[in-house]
Parts: sequence; C-alpha cells; structure tokens
Amino acid sequence: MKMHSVFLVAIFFCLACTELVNGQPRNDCQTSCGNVTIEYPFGTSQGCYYADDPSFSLTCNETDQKLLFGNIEVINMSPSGELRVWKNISYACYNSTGNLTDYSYHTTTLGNLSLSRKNEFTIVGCNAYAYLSTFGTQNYSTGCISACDSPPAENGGCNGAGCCSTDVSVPLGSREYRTRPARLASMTSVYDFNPCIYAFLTENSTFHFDALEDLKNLRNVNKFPLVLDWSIGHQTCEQVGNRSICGLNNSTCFNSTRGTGYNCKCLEGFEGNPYLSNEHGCQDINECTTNSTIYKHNCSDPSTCRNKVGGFDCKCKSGYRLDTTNMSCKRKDFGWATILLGTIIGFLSLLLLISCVQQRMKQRKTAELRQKFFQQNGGGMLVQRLSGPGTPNANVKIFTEEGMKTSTNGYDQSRILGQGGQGTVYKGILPDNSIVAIKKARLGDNSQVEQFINEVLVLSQINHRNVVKLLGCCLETEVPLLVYEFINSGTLFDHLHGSLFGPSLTWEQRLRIAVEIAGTLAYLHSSASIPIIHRDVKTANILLDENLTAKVADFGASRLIPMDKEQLTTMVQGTIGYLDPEYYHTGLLNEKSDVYSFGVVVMELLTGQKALCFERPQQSKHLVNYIASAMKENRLHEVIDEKVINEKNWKEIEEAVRVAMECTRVTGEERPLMKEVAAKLEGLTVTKAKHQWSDQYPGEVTENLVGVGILSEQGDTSSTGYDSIKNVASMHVAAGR
Ligand SMILES: *[C@@H]1O[C@H](CO)[C@@H](O)[C@H](O)[C@H]1NC(C)=O
Ligand SMILES: *[C@@H]1O[C@H](CO)[C@@H](O)[C@H](O)[C@H]1NC(C)=O
Ligand SMILES: *[C@@H]1O[C@H](CO)[C@@H](O)[C@H](O)[C@H]1NC(C)=O
Ligand SMILES: *[C@@H]1O[C@H](CO)[C@@H](O)[C@H](O)[C@H]1NC(C)=O
Ligand SMILES: *[C@@H]1O[C@H](CO)[C@@H](O)[C@H](O)[C@H]1NC(C)=O
Ligand SMILES: *[C@@H]1O[C@H](CO)[C@@H](O)[C@H](O)[C@H]1NC(C)=O
Ligand SMILES: *[C@@H]1O[C@H](CO)[C@@H](O)[C@H](O)[C@H]1NC(C)=O
Ligand SMILES: *[C@@H]1O[C@H](CO)[C@@H](O)[C@H](O)[C@H]1NC(C)=O
Ligand SMILES: *[C@@H]1O[C@H](CO)[C@@H](O)[C@H](O)[C@H]1NC(C)=O
Ligand SMILES: *[C@@H]1O[C@H](CO)[C@@H](O)[C@H](O)[C@H]1NC(C)=O
Ligand SMILES: *[C@@H]1O[C@H](CO)[C@@H](O)[C@H](O)[C@H]1NC(C)=O
Ligand SMILES: *[C@H]1O[C@@H](CO)[C@H](O)[C@@H](O)[C@@H]1NC(C)=O
Repeated sequence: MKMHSVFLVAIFFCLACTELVNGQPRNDCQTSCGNVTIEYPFGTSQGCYYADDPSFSLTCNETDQKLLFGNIEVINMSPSGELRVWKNISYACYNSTGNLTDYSYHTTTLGNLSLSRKNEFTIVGCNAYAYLSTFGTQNYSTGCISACDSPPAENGGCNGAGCCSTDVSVPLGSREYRTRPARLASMTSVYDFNPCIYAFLTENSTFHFDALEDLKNLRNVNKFPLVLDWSIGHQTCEQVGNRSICGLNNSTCFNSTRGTGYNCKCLEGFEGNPYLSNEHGCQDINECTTNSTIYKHNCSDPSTCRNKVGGFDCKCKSGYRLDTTNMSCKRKDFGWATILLGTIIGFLSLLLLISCVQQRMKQRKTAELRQKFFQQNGGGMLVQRLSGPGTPNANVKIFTEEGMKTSTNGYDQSRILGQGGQGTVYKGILPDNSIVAIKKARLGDNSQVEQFINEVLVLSQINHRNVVKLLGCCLETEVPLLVYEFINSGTLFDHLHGSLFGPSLTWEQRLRIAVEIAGTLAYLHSSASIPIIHRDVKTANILLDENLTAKVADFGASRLIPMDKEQLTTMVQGTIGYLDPEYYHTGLLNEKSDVYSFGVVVMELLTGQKALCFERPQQSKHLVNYIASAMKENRLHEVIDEKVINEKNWKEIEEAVRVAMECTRVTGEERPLMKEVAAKLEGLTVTKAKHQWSDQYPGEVTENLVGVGILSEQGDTSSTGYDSIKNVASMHVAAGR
C-alpha cells in the first residue's frame, strides 16, 4: 500500500518533470475564468503556470467567476508582458465642517510584478492634493494638486481644476505603492459639490473627467484598470540565449520593458501565444481569410491575396501589373511609346526574319547552283569514273567552290598570275599551305562534258616530269576550275622575249628545253594510255621551274584521240603563229598539228624572235617564213640569235633549224612524228650533229609560207590588238562557219 503511493508520487513528479523541461503547460489547464482568458505563462494550477513560479499563479473564484492575482481582480493579460487588473480608488471624505469622516487608503503589493509606466496618477476633487509613493529597489514619490471654488465648466480636461493627473516615471521594478488624497486645510466651501477627494493610478487615458458627476461621487465607479508589467526570469535575451522559451515556436525574444527578464512575441505574420509550442502557439496568419482588421491583407480589388508563411502576396489579376511604388495593381495600358516600340521591334524582327530567310534562300540557291554546275560540268560522271574500274591511277581531287574561294583569297587581284585567252590563272594557297595554280578550264558546250572529264582523268594520270601536274578540279563553278602544281619561274616566252629573268638562255639550255618538250609531246602522242594532242603548243605554255626544266602546261585545248580514230574534226583552236595551217583549213586535227607548233617553238628558241612579228617585213611576219626566206637567201647567220652562236655549235644549230623546218611543213603527212623529232634532237645533244635528214632538206620551203595565209586572213585586220601574245594568246576560230 505504501509502496503503491510512493510509486504514484514518483510518476506524478516525473510527469511534472517532463512538463517543465519543455517549459510547456499541461494539456488540461484551465483556459478561462469568467470572461477572462487565461494565457500561459499564467495559470491557475501547478503545471499550468510557468516554471512553478508563483509569480504567474492566478486563482479563479468559481462562485463569482473572477480571476484573481492575489486579491486583485484580473481584466486580461497580454503576451507582451502586461497584466491588466482592476484597482479600487483611494478616497477621503469630509463633512461640512471639514472633518475627515471616511477614507480608504491603499498600500498595494504587486508580488513579483511591477508597476507599469503606462499608468498615470490622477486626483479628482477641489482644493485637494494627493501623493503617490512607490517602493522597490528605488523609492519614488509624486503628487498633484487640484484647486477650484466651483465645479469647472468644462469636462474632460484633467488639468488642475477639479482634476489633476500626471504621468508617472515610476522606477522600474516598483512592486508596491500607496496613494493618499487629502483636502487642503479649511477649504470647506466646496463640500456641497465635492464631499470626497479621490486618487487613483490608472492606465493612461482611460479616465475621462466628468466635472459635476465625478466631483460629487466617484465611488460609484470605484475601480480603474491598472497595468502591471511581468517578464520571465531576470536575464536578458542575450543572457538566456537558446534557453529562452521563445524561439522554438515561431516567436522571438525581447527584453522586458520593466528592466528585468524577457518576453516573447510572435514573428511577423504569426499569431498566437508566443510562449506555447503547441497549436495555440504562434501560427501563420492567413492574411487572406482572417477577420482581424490588424492582420487583414491590403490587396485591393484588381489584385488577389495569396497567403505565404509569415506574410502574403498581392497577385495582380491578369491584365494588371504591379506598380511597385505603392504596391498596387495598375491596368496594363500600352502607351504610345510602348506601341511605337513594339511596332519598331516587330518591324525589325520581321526585317531580320526576312533577311534570314533571304540569306537561307540565297545559300540554298548558291548550293543548288553549285550542284547544278557540278552536274553540268560532269561532276557526277567524274565521281562515278573515279570510283569505278579503269582509272586506277587517277588521282583527281575534287575541290569545292568554297575551298577555291578561300585559297585564292576570294579571287583577289593580287593573286592573278596571268591572264589570257585561256582565262585567268590564280595563285592559290591550299589549307595545307601548298601553292597551286588555279585555272579556268575552257569548255565549249555540254556535249563536250564527257570529253572534258576524260581529259581531266587522263591528264591527272600523266605523271611526267616535264608536264605540269593536274592535281584536281572544281566543278561547282560555271566555268570549271583546274588545279595544277605551281611552277615558279615563268614561261619560256618570258625567258626568250621578256627581260625579267636575268641572263638569256644558252644554246645548251635551249636545246635541252627543246628535247624535253619534244620528249613530252612524243610521250603524250604515243606513250600515254590514250593519245593526247596538246593543240596549243607555244612558248607561253612552256613553264620553267627553278632548274629551267621545261614543264608543258595548259592542256586546256588538248584533245584525246580515241584509239579507233586517227583524226578528229573539231573546232579549230590554237594560237596564231603556232597554228597548223592544214588543221586550220580542214579542221581535221591530228598529232601532226602539235608537230607544227613545236617546230615554231624550236624556231623561236633558235632565233629569239616571236612567232609573229609585225616589225618584220611583210613576207617574214611569220617566223616560219622568216627562217625559210633566210635559209633560201643563205643568210641563216643573220636570223639566228647571236647570243647562242659560237664557233662550236653551228652544226647543231643548222641541224636544229632543219628539224624545225621539217616540223613546219605544210602537209601534216610530210612532218615527222614527234617521236622521231625527239630522237633527232636528243641525238644532237649526244652525238653532235649527224645529218640524217639533210637529204630531205630544203624541202617544201614555199609550202612553209602557207602560214602567211592565216595571217592575212585575220592577223592584219586585228593587228591593233596584237600587242602581246598574252592578249590574244589564243584565238578561237570556228572552222566551218
Ligand atoms: C462577462 O461579459 C458579459 C458581456 O460582456 C457580461 O454581461 C458579464 O457580466 C461578464 N461576466 C463577468 C463575470 O464579468
Ligand atoms: C517571486 O519570484 C521568486 C522566484 O522568481 C519566487 O520564489 C517568489 O515566490 C515570487 N514571489 C511572489 C510573491 O510570487
Ligand atoms: C469567492 O467569492 C465569494 C464572494 O466574493 C466569497 O464569498 C468566497 O469566499 C470566494 N471564494 C474563494 C475560494 O475565495
Ligand atoms: C473594492 O471596492 C469594492 C466595492 O466598491 C469592495 O467590495 C472591495 O472589497 C474593495 N476591494 C478592496 C481590495 O478594497
Ligand atoms: C463633523 O464631524 C465632527 C467630528 O466627527 C463632528 O464633531 C461634527 O459635528 C460634524 N459636523 C457635522 C455638521 O455633522
Ligand atoms: C499616455 O497616453 C497619451 C495619449 O494616449 C500618450 O501621449 C502618452 O505618451 C501616454 N503616456 C504613457 C506614459 O504611456
Ligand atoms: C523605501 O521605503 C521603505 C519603507 O519606507 C524603506 O524601508 C526602504 O529602506 C526604502 N528604500 C530606499 C532605497 O530608500
Ligand atoms: C544552446 O546553445 C548552446 C551553445 O550556444 C548549444 O551547445 C546548445 O546545444 C543549444 N541548445 C539548444 C537546445 O539548442
Ligand atoms: C510555426 O509556424 C508554422 C507555420 O504556420 C507551423 O506549421 C508550425 O507548427 C509553427 N510552430 C510552432 C512551434 O507553433
Ligand atoms: C537586452 O538588454 C541588454 C542589456 O540591457 C542589451 O545588451 C541587449 O541588446 C538587449 N536585447 C534586446 C533584444 O533588446
Ligand atoms: C470571420 O467572420 C465570419 C462571419 O463574420 C465567420 O463565419 C468566420 O468563421 C470568421 N473567420 C475567422 C477566421 O474568424
Ligand atoms: C472637527 O471636529 C471638532 C470636534 O471634534 C474639532 O474640534 C475640530 O478641530 C475639527 N476640525 C477639523 C478641521 O479637524
């Protein structure tokens, strides 16, 4: 039995313990008494008020439904640290002779609570005074005097006539006070209207003086609200730190106004009892739905309220925008400036769009055009042929138009190496920094595409040291571009007739060059897989590299001869002065046309004279005729370039002249094969003059003069334009007009 009760007591203490650790009240605490709500930290029973501190202990008289703090009736309590109570007034009453007949003076003790400075001390009466004394760590006294012989005419004013009131700067922590009113001596005349003198402490501005009534009898009012201050503990917020009972629960600590301890308050946007951490603690205020005028949102009509923790947002309805200066919603109005701006932006966007589309279309068109040209120029065929069988050695690179443009710096003027009837030759620098010559190919009409592609393929397969190598082509341009290896030391024409290249060529060099060209043409005519006719052999088409090695260039006019055909009927192409007269007249092309042209080149090498020269006498304008007539008149010495003649080489020169004459015979059939010419010239360099052909010489000298016919037909009429070979380097003559 005894054990049992001990056990129960232990349980009780343990419960109390846990309660106290949290600093929170029990769940079953009385929450109101009469009309008064009891709020924590106050409570009416143990475990319901804070920390079992009797300072917060209240009692509720259930019979008359009054909540009492000691013996003082409580009006209400606020979490900010105020307890409002009713306090009886002090009074002193006199009879007509001025003797004190009745009085009530109070000495009020406030326990651990203290007098608030919100109270004011008021005295009501005529010719009266009263004093207030407070006691605490510091004692304090103040008083007020009211003088009047008759009731004051005006109500309300508590300014020394019938009523006197004063703010009290009571020392903080005053826990006891006394009020005592008294009549000034022998002032009996006021008895009729003011038998009693009243003095009381009351909350600032709760008393409104009614002169007649209040002077006569204030005891029927009797009580006034008094404000008391309370706080938790004796430490400041800093001192108590996280041990305060605020903080955990959406509330914050503040120093008590009474100078000791602290109080709690809800964070902004929260509402509730800041000392509680249960559902009665600080909870978010829904400003959007609350009935409280203090917390109600101020979002005005066009905006709608949106609650959030600790506050709310005013969201403008659609069609409105938030004006941040006064946080109100304004109808979205579009001023002229906005409209103008919008229009301009719209317009610009449109322009941009259009230009973009145009750009795209242009790009597409360019791409289409490139593709069209590519097909037109036989690109498809080339690709097919390259990938197919039969062209194992073909090494044709297909360049893009873009790449060509880049490598020539956009076909820049400074990159032009030469310009002529064959088109323009550009110096190009490929991405791998190799230098190439880029040349526009000549392509008559679409029917020749296959021919052209054939040529590209064949030429690309020629790997001869004396042929300018074709590296590739670009077919995406209207006029196909051919890419050749770059030979840097100019043309034979420049070396012979220009003064650009230092000392003139020696006989040995000239002979070697002639041998190289002859060998190359012989190779092209017979050795190459399909015979190739150059068709435009001339000194301007012989390039020299830095070692003065001849490189035959410009196969722009060249034609392949299919194996089964000995002769081709083509449009006559070539250069006046070098053009085979037979071919010119018949339009029948065969390899002997190249032999003729080569003969003229040899003559040029021998004489240092141009193939055509209008400064020479009429009959000798053409180099072939010039030499022929010199030969006939036995004055060969005069026409041979004196720079090459020496005592030892005259035989060779004569031999070379003979070869050239053979080559330039009017009838193609009578001309030797290129192979034979090459052998002959080579023989000259090795064996120094064996006159194998001398018996045939001088053959058809007169027939050699036929070339003049071409001249008189065209050359004379166009002599004004004949400044340099380059300008009219090639003349296209339609044979069968
Ligand atoms: C409670 O308040 C009502 C209305 O304000 C009042 O009529 C009633 O007398 C009050 N009761 C007590 C005990 O003060
Ligand atoms: C005043 O507070 C102290 C502790 O804070 C307490 O012990 C004491 O009983 C209180 N006095 C009254 C009259 O409540
Ligand atoms: C409650 O108040 C009544 C009337 O004022 C009084 O008679 C009674 O003793 C009081 N009760 C307590 C417990 O103080
Ligand atoms: C206050 O006055 C009322 C009547 O006016 C009286 O019943 C009560 O006892 C008084 N209280 C005190 C503490 O004097
Ligand atoms: C006033 O009070 C005094 C003393 O109590 C008394 O002697 C006197 O008669 C009273 N005067 C009147 C007019 O009642
Ligand atoms: C008393 O109230 C008046 C007006 O309400 C105010 O100006 C004054 O500061 C208050 N005094 C105190 C001590 O609160
Ligand atoms: C205040 O007054 C009381 C009572 O008259 C007295 O005992 C106390 O010593 C005084 N305190 C101070 C600080 O003067
Ligand atoms: C209070 O703060 C101290 C140090 O500032 C810390 O060690 C302790 O854990 C904190 N207590 C709580 C309940 O947050
Ligand atoms: C703090 O406020 C939030 C939001 O209202 C709420 O959910 C939470 O319960 C509150 N905390 C306490 C201890 O009251
Ligand atoms: C509380 O009071 C102390 C000392 O007077 C002061 O240092 C501190 O800043 C105050 N804290 C707050 C929150 O007012
Ligand atoms: C607000 O007031 C209305 C009626 O006045 C009531 O029905 C509603 O419950 C109240 N809401 C709150 C949150 O107090
Ligand atoms: C009123 O009472 C009489 C008799 O008791 C006294 O003699 C007076 O002195 C007294 N008057 C005052 C002002 O106290």
